[in-house]
Amino acid sequence: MPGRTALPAWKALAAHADAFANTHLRDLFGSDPERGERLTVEAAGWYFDYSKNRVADDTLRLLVDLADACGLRARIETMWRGEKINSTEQRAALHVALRASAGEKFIVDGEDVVPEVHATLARMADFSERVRSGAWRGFTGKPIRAIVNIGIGGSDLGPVMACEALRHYSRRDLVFRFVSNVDGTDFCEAIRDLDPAQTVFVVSSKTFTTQETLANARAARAWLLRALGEECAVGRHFVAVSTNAAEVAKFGIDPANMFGFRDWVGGRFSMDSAIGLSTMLAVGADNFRAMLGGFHAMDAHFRNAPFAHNLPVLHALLSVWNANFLGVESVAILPYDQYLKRFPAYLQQLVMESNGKQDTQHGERTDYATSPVFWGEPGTNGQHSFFQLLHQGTRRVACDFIGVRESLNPLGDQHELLLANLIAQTEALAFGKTAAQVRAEGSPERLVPHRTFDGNRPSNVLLAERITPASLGALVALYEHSVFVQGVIWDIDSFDQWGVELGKQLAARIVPELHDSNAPLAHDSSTNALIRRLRKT
Ligand code: G6Q
Repeated sequence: MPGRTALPAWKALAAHADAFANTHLRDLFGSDPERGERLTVEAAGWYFDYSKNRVADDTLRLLVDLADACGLRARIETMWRGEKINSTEQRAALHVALRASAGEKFIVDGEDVVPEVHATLARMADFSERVRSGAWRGFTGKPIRAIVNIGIGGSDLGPVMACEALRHYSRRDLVFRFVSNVDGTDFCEAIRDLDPAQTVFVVSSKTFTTQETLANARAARAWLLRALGEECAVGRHFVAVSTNAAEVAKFGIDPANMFGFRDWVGGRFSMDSAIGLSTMLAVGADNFRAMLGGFHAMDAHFRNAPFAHNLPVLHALLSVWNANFLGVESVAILPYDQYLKRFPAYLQQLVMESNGKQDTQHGERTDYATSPVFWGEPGTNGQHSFFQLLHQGTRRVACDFIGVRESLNPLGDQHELLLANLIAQTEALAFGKTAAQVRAEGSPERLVPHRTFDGNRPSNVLLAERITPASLGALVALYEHSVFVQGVIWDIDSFDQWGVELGKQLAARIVPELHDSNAPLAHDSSTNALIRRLRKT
């Protein structure tokens, strides 16, 4: 297959972008009164309005042509068949099997993995129920009051985000804490007010070799043993979520208290696997299963809907259009819902660790841009912070606005205020305000440029009825699939993460050099000087 930029579909989009350069969203809406209702799609409880993107019907047709030319349909089926689409690590990427219903079949290396997924879910549900009901007792016989998840990256960001998003559905009499950073402050602050006799640690690590997680898990064990005295207390206060039973046992956690998953679950795609144990402890097994139902509904839509009406596919193709043809370099994720406050952080990893790559899966350097930078904050807070740049900055930023019609905490008319702001921001970004409008408002002439808004800045709107376990699951699945589709278009392996390795290797070399003041240093002069400055003695 020729390189992406040599594909006729890519070239057609490039030519179309040139011809389209001076078209403003004002013109597109002016010439099509139905546009705001036409360029929308609904799936799995989410309404997607993409009309405020700089696209015409031709653009969408050409983008779907590009998806076809890149073999997207076949790639989706390859994923569903459990083939090793993570080519550099020779692994399947089969997170869709984690939310399969009992009768479905997903085959990896000749084995149907669905029964094991359901068996693990049943064990998780049993454990969660015992902790939540008070039947699971700590070493001294007291019920558990605090759950501390220890994990990092994919073994932290999903559970943190989900526990926050579903706080409304969680057990308020249990305390949930998340420790990820190797900075001892993270652990010390997390356990400061906890009673070891009433605390359970969930050590979440796919490999069970991750430096930060093991350091924090050792700190947790020492803290527990200082209070409870006996090694055998560990069994009542530690459970593990991992693929590595041998390392779990070596750490001293009874494999009977380990919840497993397989190597075809990537870290950043794992919040609905056993890595979701802390989420299940917070919201209960029924809510967790409802969340899986939301994932599954979006999966079914993604697999079956034609690309022109497929929410994750359209979302991905618009991102490609913005990034590769309109020069958009970053995407702001703007949840207008406080429960989704950790969603931007979660997406940063999902998107940038997946698609922040410069080589194709065949090892050739791309001659096109890949993932934009993702970042964000909840609205309306962001409006009083970085929205200035979104409206009048020289850099082009695309925005995803996420909102819900019904608040879980209605407070006077505050939800209407929130929603009015969401809608107003998309309107302002798209249509701006002309100099003529500013003058007509009586502005002094010297301020006219400052009060003018060019508009024509792209945004998506995603709306659901309310935050529920199912709507959260569907939202996450939407972004998971969008990430995959973008990776297919860019011909990259979205499921590996080689770019995180070099720093880890160098840190392993520097640790002993920090400990031993006499160790000779053979780095560059900056690195040597930093090590000397930060040595203990
Ligand atoms: C995610 C990455 C990475 C991983 C962490 C934790 O896709 O692989 O963020 O999740 O490095 O790894 P462990 O779960 O193995 O501790």
